[in-house]
Amino acid sequence: TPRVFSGMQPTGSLHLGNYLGAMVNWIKMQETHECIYCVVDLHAITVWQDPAELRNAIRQVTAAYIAAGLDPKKSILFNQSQVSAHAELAWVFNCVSRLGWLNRMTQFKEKAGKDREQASVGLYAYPNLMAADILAYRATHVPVGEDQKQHLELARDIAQKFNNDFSASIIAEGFADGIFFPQPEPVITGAATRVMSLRDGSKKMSKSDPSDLSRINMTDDADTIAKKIQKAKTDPEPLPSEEGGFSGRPEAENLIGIYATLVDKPVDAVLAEFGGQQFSAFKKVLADALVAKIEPIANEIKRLTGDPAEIDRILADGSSRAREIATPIMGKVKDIVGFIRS
Ligand code: AQP
Repeated sequence: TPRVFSGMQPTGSLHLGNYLGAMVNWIKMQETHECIYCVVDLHAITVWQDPAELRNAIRQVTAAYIAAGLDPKKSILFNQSQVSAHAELAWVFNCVSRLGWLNRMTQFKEKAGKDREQASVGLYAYPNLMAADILAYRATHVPVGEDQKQHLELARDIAQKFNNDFSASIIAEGFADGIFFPQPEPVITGAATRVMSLRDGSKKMSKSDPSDLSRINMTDDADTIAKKIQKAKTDPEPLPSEEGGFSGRPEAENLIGIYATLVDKPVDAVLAEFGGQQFSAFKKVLADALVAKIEPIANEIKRLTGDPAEIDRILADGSSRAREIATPIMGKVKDIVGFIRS
């Protein structure tokens, strides 16, 4: 049966890239699938996090999930560290995954920077933990942004290698086809699977960009959003009339993609409307659409974070439901690997 898993790191407040790249699909999928959405606090500590700020960010991201439209009754919302199967399965996968595979991961190279000797072992092994997050639930679909594609491919390789390495044991445990883990499918759809920085169309919008003008936060107010869009980098040409006209114009492509996803229209329909016009007119329409979408979410985040005990209660409930699914799967993994359960 299909099952959806995805997560975000509590490393700051969420931005438009997280929302349009992944969460819009999360919200849609909860109507049609069994969905598990995680606040991945174990991933967050792969780079240093101040404990008080981390606690705050976990609640902030949970509030953003709910404010954006995830329903804790329909979907399971929880924080990763509360379900021990993630860490346990990650260890098994550390022993299945290969150094050569991790060496190819581009995100590690970007995040570790020049002084790679000083990066944490956790940052390097991050993709193995991500595979464990998904496969601890034997999830089949993973809605993410474009930047996670390579990690998803690694998760598929890990699932396949586990099934191969342990095939006899898997069959002996009653899985006649020798398949214990499914190959999880990335779900990367829409016109904003890679939202770029508002200051530089060649860099992705990111929480860790030092310039706040580079991103729209899900907590920004109307004036801030309007100012950021007004200051967003563009080029001097009018907007193109067709998608082919984006060549060499990443900023134009980015703003149009954001708008198309916001109003749920295909890019060519948006270009049919705005092609040939100046950026200034389009930017006003874009800012209004952003404010209409984000302002109610920002207000709801503020309201929800005013009651941290309620957020903690929602996380506790989600964690216990997540544990009910993951614990028996982890038990089977232990049997398959050859551990004795006492
Ligand atoms: N710019 C983006 N466009 C589309 N999707 C994006 N995602 C992130 N940035 C963009 C998607 O959001 C989900 C959660 O991301 P994450 O918080 O787990 O980690 P990240 O990719 O490291 O996010 P940031 O904002 O870029 O954080 P920093 O600056 O700390 O590196 C994922 O599905 C991701 O694809």
